[in-house]
Amino acid sequence: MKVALVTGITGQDGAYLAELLLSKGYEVHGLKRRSSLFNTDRIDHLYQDPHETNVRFKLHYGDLNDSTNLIRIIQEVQPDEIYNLGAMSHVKVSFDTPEYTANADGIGTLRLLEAIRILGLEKKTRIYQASTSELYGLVQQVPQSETTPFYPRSPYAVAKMYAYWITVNYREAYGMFACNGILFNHESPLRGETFVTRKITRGVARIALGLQNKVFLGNIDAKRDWGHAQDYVEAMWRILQQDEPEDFVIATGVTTTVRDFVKMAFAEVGIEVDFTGEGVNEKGHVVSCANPDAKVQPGDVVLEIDPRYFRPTEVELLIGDPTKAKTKLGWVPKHDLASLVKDMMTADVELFRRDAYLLKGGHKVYNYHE
Ligand code: NDP
Ligand code: GDR
Repeated sequence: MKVALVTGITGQDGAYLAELLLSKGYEVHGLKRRSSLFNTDRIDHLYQDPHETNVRFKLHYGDLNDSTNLIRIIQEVQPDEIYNLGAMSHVKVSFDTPEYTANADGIGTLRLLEAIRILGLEKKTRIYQASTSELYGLVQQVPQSETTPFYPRSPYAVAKMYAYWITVNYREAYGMFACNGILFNHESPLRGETFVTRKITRGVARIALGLQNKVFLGNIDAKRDWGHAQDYVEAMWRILQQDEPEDFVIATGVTTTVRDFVKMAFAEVGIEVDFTGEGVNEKGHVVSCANPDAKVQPGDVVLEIDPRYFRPTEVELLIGDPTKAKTKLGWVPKHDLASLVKDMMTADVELFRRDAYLLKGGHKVYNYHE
């Protein structure tokens, strides 16, 4: 039985990857941070009581900022594969917490690589590094491929750039099977609530259920190459099954503005939305509404721009070229943007239907959404 260790197992990708690895017969170990509230919502369905026999899913308290902890866990687990998905992954928040981000996202990767080396596991343990299209930052060329130069535009991207190169360096210096997956944005119903797609699908679902009137966003001109997280974790696994360690771009090759994502999300719940005005004065308003639950009518403003969501430096355009992944990994995504939006909208309408019932029954509901 193969043994995998996943950092960031409580996150979006960690949850889908753990599911995939378990389905392939792996024993899966995950690094979980201590928190004052339960933080395992996304993996609760995989939980196995440690008192039972033949447990194939095990969590360990840990943190990428703690070398001794990482060394001990890797020594105990003796993993065949490590997937380093743990990170402070929010680009905007990285401007608020740049030092923490550098430590966890940059040096955290070094700590894992060194742990493998210190334990003499260079020839046994393969490692996947969660690299990102944010490395491309300020547009140098499109579409972006494995050979496009990097120009990071946030403390997050700069930290991830260190992680990218230290992974390449340990591969070249010590012959380790260490690979970067340069993944473009990927989303799902499990996406963190403050990333733009989930913020939109949550807001639109609440508007459709009459729980909210409006959403506030930042730069809706930004263009992203959005895929489905379920497809992207499959690529991560394939990257570590190759004969030789290499880096791969994982993307759909299609780019869309945030504005168009908003329109698609509203269309899923029978509301047609269009935009007028410019810059911070641009507004999204209802053109037609075929949804009896939504308390909106033609002309109502359902989206406004709030500059607080602007970033000091922005990444305006991402579009990836997945040719290498398709050719060498045989990677074929099952979702396109339309099915991604549908999947996310269906899940969020279902989620907030519960709030609507609670409200109807006289209970209080809260919606923290910063
Ligand atoms: P999430 O934000 O959903 O999950 C991040 C995970 O990292 C969580 O489990 C989080 O724990 C954990 N984590 C945060 N800080 C630390 C730390 N100091 N030590 C250990 N674990 C930590 O991210 P995604 O699942 O979306 O992304 C997975 C990885 O892929 C990240 O590294 C991200 O930067 C990268 N990436 C993501 C892309 C995307 O579009 N989703 C695209 C390209 C790269 P907790 O739950 O306790 O907060
Ligand atoms: P990104 O994702 O920064 O690309 O990083 P995010 O969804 O946060 O932003 C995408 C684009 O939307 C614009 N935007 C807003 N973003 C947020 N979060 N909230 C808003 O209100 C809003 N309004 C407009 C942003 O300015 C941006 O242009 C994600 C993360 O998962 C990273 O960890 C990963 O490395 C990259 O994708 C690839």
